[in-house]
Amino acid sequence: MTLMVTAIMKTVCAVLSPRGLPRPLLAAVLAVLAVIGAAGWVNNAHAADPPNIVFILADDQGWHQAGCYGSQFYETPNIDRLAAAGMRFTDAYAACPVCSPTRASIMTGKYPARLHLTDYLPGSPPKEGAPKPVTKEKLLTPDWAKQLPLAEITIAEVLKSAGYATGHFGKWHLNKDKRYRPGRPGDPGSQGFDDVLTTHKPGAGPKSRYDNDAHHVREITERSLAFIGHNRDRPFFCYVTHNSIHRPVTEREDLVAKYKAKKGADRPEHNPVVAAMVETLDRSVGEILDRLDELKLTDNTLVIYFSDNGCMWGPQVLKPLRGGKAQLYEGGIREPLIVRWPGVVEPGSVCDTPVSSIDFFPTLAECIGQKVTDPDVDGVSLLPLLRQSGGLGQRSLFWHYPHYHRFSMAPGGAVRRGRYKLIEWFEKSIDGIDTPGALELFDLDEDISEQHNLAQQRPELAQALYQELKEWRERAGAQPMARNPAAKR
Ligand SMILES: [Ca+2]
Repeated sequence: MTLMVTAIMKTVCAVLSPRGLPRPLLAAVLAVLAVIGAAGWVNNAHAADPPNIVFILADDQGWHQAGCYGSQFYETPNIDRLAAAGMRFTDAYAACPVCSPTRASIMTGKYPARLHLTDYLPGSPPKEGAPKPVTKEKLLTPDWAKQLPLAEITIAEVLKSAGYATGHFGKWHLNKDKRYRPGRPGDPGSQGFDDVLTTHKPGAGPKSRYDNDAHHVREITERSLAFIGHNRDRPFFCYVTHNSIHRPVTEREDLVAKYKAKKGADRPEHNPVVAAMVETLDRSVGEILDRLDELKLTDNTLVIYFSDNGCMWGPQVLKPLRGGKAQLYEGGIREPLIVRWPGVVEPGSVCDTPVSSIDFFPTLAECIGQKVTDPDVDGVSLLPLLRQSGGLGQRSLFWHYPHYHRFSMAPGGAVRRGRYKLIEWFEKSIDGIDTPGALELFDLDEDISEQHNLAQQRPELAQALYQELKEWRERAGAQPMARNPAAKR
């Protein structure tokens, strides 16, 4: 769909949008949307009692940092409780190993490469504007997008247009800077959210008005609870988007002391301060689940728990996964994902199908009876998995990170097809894919820690996956990296 048509649709949706529409009127609104669907945006797939949606997004939480993902050290009784009542995904991925691109993919269902929003905002050097050659680096970073374009249709806009009350509480990170001002284009209010709190880290802006709330967990939770209560009689989309457990690594001393005293505190994958931060985050999850219970909303509320990228490598080791934030190894992109939807999702179920943050948009659209027909939306609905009624068919997942991040090793791309994953390192592949180390091929079923590069042993498979990755980049319009003429050879 062209951007012009998208922009027109966005305007139509804004005009149609009622605030907090009572449930009985939703059918009429969905009927209007069916007409819009005929214009090519969405189709009314089926009538349904639309669920409330609570989407809890952690910041930088690693795959291993939850009890239900096997940790004996990190205590997450409420996240575990969510998993016990829902479906836990073992192979869920962030579309990017850093914040903003993954958040953009959640909002739009599109790969960051398609949006050209491929790094965190405002990004590693060069920080603003056109690419500036950094002489020591071999490749030039493309001129990537420095905010989520207003023309993009977000899931908040889709839900708002269907009569949902929409609330955003916490970290946005999709505008050119973090200086939120109500009404500013590019902030949540211009992307489909009615009730907005934006927060960011201590030192980067105003501190929380709550004591001992460096990561704004209390503030984000209070606003989320108020929003849920206020909209209890109408469908709502509550986007709870935490700053935790992103740096700074700091938490209340008494809580840290508890984990310092815990068995295993000296192991590299166990960080007592981070564990305390995880506990605070988990308590927030518990408060939200409790409130849904108290208001008798649990049975008609879809709850998603996810993290935007892996945790920072260094203070934390993501054993058994390799690497961490800003890296294309599993530690940077494989995330905890839990979906609870009573009556639809079998309690305590586990799914090992690879899924991605691009899939939330079409999933939530289908949950309210709409099917995405925009060919630029890359994700697919996860409802067949959630209902255990079928699979997703043959598909591969892709990553494109044409950036030098100060935590990462080098820019690259990746593809996962079935059990296999190929990583292409651009600094080497620009000299030819036969360059030693240009391609790394892993069998994740046998080698989740990505220790055994099979590219030499399985050249045909490596070549096939490389070809698939290359063709996807062309289809998605991914921005390539060029050789830096000023770099030292
Ligand atoms: Ca993050």
